[in-house]
Order: sequence, then C-alpha cells, then structure tokens
Amino acid sequence: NQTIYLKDYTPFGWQVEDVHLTFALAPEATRVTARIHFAPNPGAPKQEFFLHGEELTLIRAAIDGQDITPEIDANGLRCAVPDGPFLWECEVEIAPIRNTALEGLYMSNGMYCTQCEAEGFRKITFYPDRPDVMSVFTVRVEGDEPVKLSNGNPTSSGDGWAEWHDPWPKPAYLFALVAGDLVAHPGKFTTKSGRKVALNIYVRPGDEGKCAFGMEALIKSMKWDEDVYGREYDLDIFNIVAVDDFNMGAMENKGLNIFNSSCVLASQETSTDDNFERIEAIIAHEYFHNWTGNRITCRDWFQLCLKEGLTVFRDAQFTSDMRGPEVKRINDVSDLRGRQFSEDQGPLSHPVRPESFQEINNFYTATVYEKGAEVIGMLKRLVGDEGYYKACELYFDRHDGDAATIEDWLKVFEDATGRDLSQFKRWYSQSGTPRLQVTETWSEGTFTLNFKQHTPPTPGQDEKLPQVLPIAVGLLNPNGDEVQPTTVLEMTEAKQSFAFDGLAAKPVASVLRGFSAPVVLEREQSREERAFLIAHDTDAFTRWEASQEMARESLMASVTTGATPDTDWLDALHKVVRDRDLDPDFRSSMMDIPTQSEIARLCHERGHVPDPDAIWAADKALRDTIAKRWSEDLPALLDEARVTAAYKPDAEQTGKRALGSKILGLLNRIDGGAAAQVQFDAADNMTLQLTALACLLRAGKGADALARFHDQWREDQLVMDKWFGLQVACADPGEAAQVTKTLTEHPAFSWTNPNRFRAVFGSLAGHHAGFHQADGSGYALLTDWLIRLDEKNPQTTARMCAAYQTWKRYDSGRRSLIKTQLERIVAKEGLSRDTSEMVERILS
Ligand code: B3K
Ligand code: ZN
Repeated sequence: NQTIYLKDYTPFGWQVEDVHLTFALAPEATRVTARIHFAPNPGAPKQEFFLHGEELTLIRAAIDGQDITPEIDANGLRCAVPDGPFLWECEVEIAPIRNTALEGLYMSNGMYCTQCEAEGFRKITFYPDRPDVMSVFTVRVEGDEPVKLSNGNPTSSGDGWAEWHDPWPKPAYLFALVAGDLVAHPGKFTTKSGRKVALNIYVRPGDEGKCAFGMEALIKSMKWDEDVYGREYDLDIFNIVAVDDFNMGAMENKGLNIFNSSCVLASQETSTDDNFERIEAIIAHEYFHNWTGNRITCRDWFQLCLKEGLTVFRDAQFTSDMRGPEVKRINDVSDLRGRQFSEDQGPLSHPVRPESFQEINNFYTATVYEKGAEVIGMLKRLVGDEGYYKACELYFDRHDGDAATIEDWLKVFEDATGRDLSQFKRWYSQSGTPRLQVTETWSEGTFTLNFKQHTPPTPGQDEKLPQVLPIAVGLLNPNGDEVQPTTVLEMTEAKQSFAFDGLAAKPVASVLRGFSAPVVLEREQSREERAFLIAHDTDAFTRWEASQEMARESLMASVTTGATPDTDWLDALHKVVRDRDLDPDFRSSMMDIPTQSEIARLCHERGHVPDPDAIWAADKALRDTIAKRWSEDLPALLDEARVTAAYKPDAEQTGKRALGSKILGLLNRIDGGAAAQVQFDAADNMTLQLTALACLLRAGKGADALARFHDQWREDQLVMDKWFGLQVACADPGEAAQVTKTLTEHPAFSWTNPNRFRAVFGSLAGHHAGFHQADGSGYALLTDWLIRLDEKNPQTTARMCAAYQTWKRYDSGRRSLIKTQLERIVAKEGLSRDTSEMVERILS
C-alpha cells in the first residue's frame, strides 16, 4: 500500500474546462461516455498526463478525435497529450449491479445511485479525481427508470432520457446520479433575494408518508443559514434522495444530496425522538455543506476538517437554536468523549489535519469531524462572536469558488481580527487529548487558579508543545450567588495562573464552563464542592459535569475497591431530578451515567487495567441502588414525564419522554417490567415502544413483546434494524455473542446491507462487557464477519475494525485474544487497502 503525504501536494497539470457525461444505464453494463476539455494549468509543474480510474473497462479513448491506446493499470491511465488544450473522449463500461463496495455508481433495491466522496468518481470514468480539480458538468442519463436525476438544474428530457446542467464548478467527489422508480415529496423555498427553489425528497413508493419532517428540517436549515451566516441557496432546485444501502449517513452532492434512508425518513410510529433530532441535524449538515464544502471546497483530502469540522460546528449551532443550547452541548461532549477521546488516546490517534494516509476513507473520523468542530468553537470563543462572523464573511468573499486550505481559513481570522494564530494552529497538527490540571489558592481576598497542561505522546508525536486553551470559568459565593460571571482565561503556556481579587469569601470555582476546550480536566475537588455545584452552578454544562465527576468517582471506587455507590452524590442528584422548575430534558441529562467504556478509558487513564465484568457489575449495582433509593418518587416522576398532547418530536416533548425513559429504566429494576409492559401495550410512538421493549428485555420478560414488535414491523427495514440491534444491546454479557450469532442466522439478516450489519455488530461492539467476554467469543464472531465483509464492502469493514482500537488497555488474556483476531484479519489474502491500513495501525 502506498502512503500519501500532505507535504507532497502538487497541483494537477491541467485545468478541466468542462465535462459532458452520458450514461446509458444497464445493471451489468452501463456505458459511460465522457467528453472533457483539458487545458494546461499554468500554475502547475510539468508532469505526465495521468487520470485516475479503477474497475473500468475501456471501450474507446480519443484525443482531438484521434483514437489512442493509453497505458492502463489498477489505478488509472497514462498517455501522451498535446502541449496545448485538447478534447478528451472516452467510453467505458461498468457494472453497477456488481458494485457491492457502494462507491461509485451502484444499485440499491433496483435503483441506481452514486457515492463519490472521497474517491468514488474514478470508478465511473477516467478523471483527475482530486478535490482541487473543479469543473462544470453537463450530464445526460439514458434509461427506462421513471426518475433520472443529476446535479444542478434539469435542462431537458424526453422518452428514456434526461439532461442536467450544473453551472457551479465542482470537484468530481460532488458528482451524483440517481435513477429509479421513485416518488417525490415536494416543497418550496424562496431565498432572501427572491429566488424560488423547488425542493424534493425522493423515496421509494410507500415511503411518501415519512418525508414531511425532513422537508421541514430542510426549509428551516435554508432559512437559518441565511439568517445566521448570510448564505443563500444558488440553484433553482434542491433534491434529496433516500437510499437503503449506504456506507455512511448522507452526502452533500451539489443540488442532489443522497441520504441513507435512516437519516431522512421519519414518522411518529417508526422513529424515536433521537432519530428525529439526528435527521434534523444531518439534513442541516448536508445543506450547510453547500457553502462550507461545495462553494468552498478542500484543496486536498488532508484539509477535510476545513469542510467537516466547520460544518459540524454549524449544524451544532443550528440544533442549539432549534432545541436549546444546554442539552445539545452536554450531548456533544458525551459523544466527543465516547468516540473522539478513545480514538485520540489509542493507536488510531491522528491530528485534526492528518499528515499522511493510505486510504482517505479511514480518516472520516471523530477527530476530523468532532474535534475539528471543537477547534472552531475555541476559535469563536477566542475572537468573540463579532470577530467570528466577520472572519466567516471574509472567508466566503475571499474563497468562494476555491479549493482552500486550513492556512486560508486561519488567515481570514488573522486578517479580520488582527490576532496572531500561529500557536493556535497547533490544534490542527498536534494529536492527542491535552490533560489540564488545576489547583487553587486562596489568600486575603485573592483567589488564584493554577493550571498546568500536558499532552501525552501519541503515535508519531513524542513531544508536545503547549496549546492555546480558552478556559471559561465562573465563581460562586458560598451562598450560591455568582460573584464572577463566565469569563474566558486564555492559557498559552505549559503552566499559568489567573488571580481574582477583592473577594469577600473563598469562592467555589466552576471551571471549563461549556466545555470550552476539548481536554481532560484533572481536578481534586471535595464531594461537598461537587454537590454544591450540582445544586448551584449557573452553567448547565459544568453543573452536569459536577454530577458526572461524582458518578465517575463512585463507579471507579466500586470497580477498584468494591465500594458501594456514593449516596451523597445520589442525594444531590435526586434534588435536581425532582426540581420541577428545571427542564425535563436537563433533568434527564443530569441522570446520565458514564458509559462502561468511559469507565474503562478512565481506568486506563489512571493506570488500572479495566475489568469489563467488574465495570458491568458496578454499573448494575449503581442503577439498582438509585432505583431503590428513589423508589417512592419514581411513579410520580413517570407520571410527570407523560405527554398528553398529540405527538410532536419537538424539544419540549422530547425532553419529557427522555426523562420518562430514564425513570422507567429505574422503575423496571424494582417492578419486574410491570410499568414497561403497560407502556409497551399503549405506545403510539416508537420512542415509547422501543424504551418499553428494552426494559422488558432487560427484565427477562421480553419474549412476547419482541415477537409482537417483529410482526408489527417485519416490512419496515429501518424499524427492523432497531429490532436486531436492541436484542444485542439488552443481552446479558455472557449471552451477547450468542444472541448476535443467532441473529445472523435470522432470515432477515442481510450482511451486505450496511445498516443491518451495523445494527447487529455495532451493537455487539458497543456492548462493553458482552464484547469483551474473557472467552473471546465476541472477538471471534466479529472477526469472522469482518473477514467475510471485507471482500464485499471494505469501507464499512474498515470502520468496524475500530472496535479493536482500545485493545491495549485490557489484561494480557484479552490482549492476546484480540491480537490473534487482528492477525487473522491481516493474514487474509486480498485484504482491502482500507482494512489493512486500519488493522496495521491498530496493531502498531
Ligand atoms: N461528506 C460526506 C462523507 C463522505 C464519507 C466518505 N467516506 C458526508 C458528510 O460529512 O456530510
Ligand atoms: Zn459533512
């Protein structure tokens, strides 16, 4: 496998003036004819003419009308070309029906669709498949399918053909084509300057009833981007298509977004509140890419965070505005710790802007996306809201139409605000999670916070330099009043102190409000102070964090010394949960219990070897204790969380149901499933139905409900994914692998469908104690299937290999079991580039 380096970037030797493509569709033999005008790129060094191309059968190639015989290998094509501009003509044949990798042009349930990011276009025709080569595309689609779509605006159509023209120059990764028997759910939007835009969500016949929510989310996103960033849509039409077989969530192709059906189809009966919120966020995310990604794209794939970090940041802002900032921030931090911190503290750790890769698909990671978004959040905090939007304006003005870099992005901030960002830039190049230690001193009215930062070594980076850390803090008086509202301390040195004078009494500090920097905060703090912050902190995040800290300490004590749960914490938490002046959504978040894998990570951070069974037992003991201790209140709380109005997936109802689900989970531990059965029988929406089913399974009373659920939803693939996943998630640790294995024998298990594969094996990998059973049964089963899937779908296989990224934390028995499995994967003949890069990095 070849490694590609950021430092080797060279521009392509030609410009592509225009691209004309004709597709004569047929499942086994689609003909793709390309007519492309190339002209020498004056800014590029001299080079041989090379076009990417994979799995293409060349029928004919010609330059300026003369047939040629190019030299072709597994990666592409070389040939001699004239010195000046020339016309390239090329006809290839491809077989979409046999494309199981789901990259390039493929088929899903009889419909044609494409996925070209990052490097799928080279499986469609020979082309300079790199993001800095941008061109205007005209596309003709020929076939019997009633609906035929591509990027841009429709120009003309007739019997068996349709033509599209996209006036905006774009890189090939944003190309899309769809053809099939589809129905449109229409909508419309008028932009602020008066452009009338036709909107459509295309789905398979039968799914029309699940489009309304997505359409509303799209319209809200279009409006929000105008209001907040001044960004307007730029075509007459915007199409979304739902596809059942898709490697990831969705794709921002210009004017033709393609979505995994799980990320767009929604209904009260079939989708949970979490699904609704996620769908709203993904629709917004893909739409926002129209400016941050499409109008301004990336020079090369090392700059991926330029579009992804920024667009994640923008969709998080959108969700905050739609649903409230507090709980959104709490959820994002949980997610960051769950996925990004594990990645950044193990063998797969890499900078937000990586410096090398073998397979770019392996770098669509939590680090590039979520840490990338955290970096933008820090930048915004440092320059302030005004500076931030001023810099963004400048970015859009200066770089519209460009394939840009992180340097370009930081420069607009420097130019707009006058700030020097050279040290800040380390966030893009230095990998690993910084540890931030804080101690405090108090003397004669002066309170001082003393910070030390240090980032442990990560692969390829032994020495780390200090980062710029915006640390948001507030101070509370012993009576609970805030004496110092949130202020941002800017730490730039390895060690730095910040003093607050003129205080009448020693305050309690609330540190890292809003999780203002993605660090591990190390702070010795008394339980009294933490309980005080749970009761009084004015910042929702640090208030939640104080409870998380107490939860983590309690669980760690159980795991390492067998201690019983900390009842001081439970009592402090109880007060918040019972406080009806607080939002149900926030009360529900306050009840979050750190996940078992988070406790495993914490054990590792503190030099203990995590014992999955002990962690499982500590988690169970904690939940049982809470249930008993709060038992008298649970029925009333459940009642309070009941929604009587007609179902709406809005923040208010969602918050209530979230609280209700947490309460039901506790009640379930003392009533043996009675309340869950009542809820299951009466449920008129998927949130209530699914939580009740989970409780019944956990109470060992799920057989009947599971069968009823199956009979009710057997025709709905997205709901059946939940049916599959939940059984694994709710299995006892000793049974998780067996339950998984049995499910793979179910007639509805389709391993080539990524959603179904992930539903089953993602749940197994996410079941900490179940996956890490000491007999290695979870490892062996997952590995068998990864080896099998790699032949069909390398991208999804490679992604699932990340289940093993934490392997070095565990005891020697588990380590050697996992190592054996990883070596089995590597030994597989013909292993994909995707999977071999991942496994080799994990093993290193
Ligand atoms: N840009 C796509 C992701 C493509 C992943 C390719 N392996 C979706 C998104 O981030 O919006
Ligand atoms: Zn994105």
